[in-house]
Amino acid sequence: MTDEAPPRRRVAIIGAGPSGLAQLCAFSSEKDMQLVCFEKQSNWGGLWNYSWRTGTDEYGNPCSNSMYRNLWSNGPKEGLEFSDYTFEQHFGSPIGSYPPRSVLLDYIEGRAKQYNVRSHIRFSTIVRDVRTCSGAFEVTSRNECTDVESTEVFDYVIVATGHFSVPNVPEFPGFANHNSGIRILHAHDFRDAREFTGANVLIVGSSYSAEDIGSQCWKYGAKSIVLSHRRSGPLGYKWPENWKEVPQLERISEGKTAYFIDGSSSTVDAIILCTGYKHHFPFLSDELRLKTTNRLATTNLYKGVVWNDNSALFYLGMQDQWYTFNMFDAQAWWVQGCIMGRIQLPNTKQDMIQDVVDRQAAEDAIVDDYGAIAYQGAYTKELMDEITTTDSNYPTFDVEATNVAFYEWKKSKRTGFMGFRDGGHTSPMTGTKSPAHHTKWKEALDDSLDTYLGN
Ligand code: FAD
Ligand code: NA7
Repeated sequence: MTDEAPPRRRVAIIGAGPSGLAQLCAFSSEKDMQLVCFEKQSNWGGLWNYSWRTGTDEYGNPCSNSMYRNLWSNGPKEGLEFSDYTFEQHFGSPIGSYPPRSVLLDYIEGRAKQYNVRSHIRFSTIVRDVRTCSGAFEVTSRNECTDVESTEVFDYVIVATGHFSVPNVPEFPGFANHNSGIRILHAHDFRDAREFTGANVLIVGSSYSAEDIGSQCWKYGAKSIVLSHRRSGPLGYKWPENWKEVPQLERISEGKTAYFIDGSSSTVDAIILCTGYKHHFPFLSDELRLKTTNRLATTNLYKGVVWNDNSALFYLGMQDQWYTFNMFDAQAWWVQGCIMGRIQLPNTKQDMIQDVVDRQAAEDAIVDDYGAIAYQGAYTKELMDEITTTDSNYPTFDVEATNVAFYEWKKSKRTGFMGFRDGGHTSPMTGTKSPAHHTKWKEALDDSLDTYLGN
């Protein structure tokens, strides 16, 4: 017999964005776990940590960041607020419902500082390979500052690398051989709408990136916006006069002319492909790698987080997202409960597979966006209910009140797209209704943290 303490179990968390930070916070009181969070960027915050770079980063790795300079939250902040760290607590007084990127990053950082998790993060360190080895994982990473690669063994791996970093880039006839000077880029490489001031901009796609990058360009003085939709039909919002919606792009030819499948055409100076992203994890070996489309019930993940083929591997935030930060939190605390043995997995793998089948069937039965919001709210609540039966410290919150903020947001977009960010919603955490921001969104060209907060 020896009185030596058993070796601490090692957990690798890949990514220090909102999901990875949630995981670090969830583990912060578990002293018998050794946590290592690998982050390829030099700071935390994930996509919210804006970078001007496109293509490759300073070390030759693909840039993860898809965030652009003047993004304001595309959903209400009341839909993502942390229950144990409210906006009012962070900023000292209520702020508007759709803060700019820098304001949200400040909030994310404030929460992470409260949990004092920074020391667990190895910055500028990219994970290059993860594979199984004798019942554990070998994780190979490279410190980009020292250019030294190392391989370490971990008991658990949590993938929190996000899935909006690797662009889905379709090609249309004429792209390869046109010589008209049309600028063609994917949303992933869009950084500053001022580049398109005075331009006729064609947006391909009709989801969040399309409507938001289109409105960014409009706000900063694009001459016209043409938004081309595919399967989901026109968005149908009340757009400004110089904005129209057209069907799928067919080809470009004859100088700067874009042709659409209904035979119509437009003159365009720039084409921004807002055609979504790929779940792409080149650092994971085949048997560990998630392959899924962008949907609410992700393939092969029990409860949306446990890899069905190896229950020591977890993924956070891999769903299509209405709920974001608060859902990542619920996932992270659930994963922590699972690793600590408080939350039990089903007895058989078949039960875990059935969980995914049932979730996907329920998702397929959703008829509209309101149903999708309710679905993801119910999923988040399901996780929180399981956490709170074993951990009374979990900072739970009122999902119904959060859904209400999302429903109001959906309705307000219908009354005029360029004005929805001027409205305010009620915090599910504090009950405070957000005040209108001091400047209307379309007039607020300077959205730095100081200007936004009126400092
Ligand atoms: P990310 O934020 O992507 O963070 C992942 C981290 O992992 C990054 O820091 C990355 O550097 C790191 N990483 C990746 N690969 C490796 C590796 N191999 N080794 C080490 N580190 C690695 N959500 C909202 O709630 N509101 C919004 O307004 C909103 N706007 C958005 C706008 C854009 C343009 C995009 C793309 C997404 C937006 N989202 C928004 C959704 C966004 O997914 C979430 O807000 C959130 O950033 C997801 O957090 P995450 O930690 O899962 O992923
Ligand atoms: P999404 O939500 O995955 O949407 C992708 C869009 O791209 C969607 O409208 C698709 O149309 C369209 N798409 C995809 N492939 C094509 C091709 N080949 N041709 C035409 N249109 C295509 O991605 P987003 O970037 O908008 O949003 C991702 C996140 O970024 C989100 O969380 C936001 O907060 C910001 P479809 O409907 O499939 O016909």
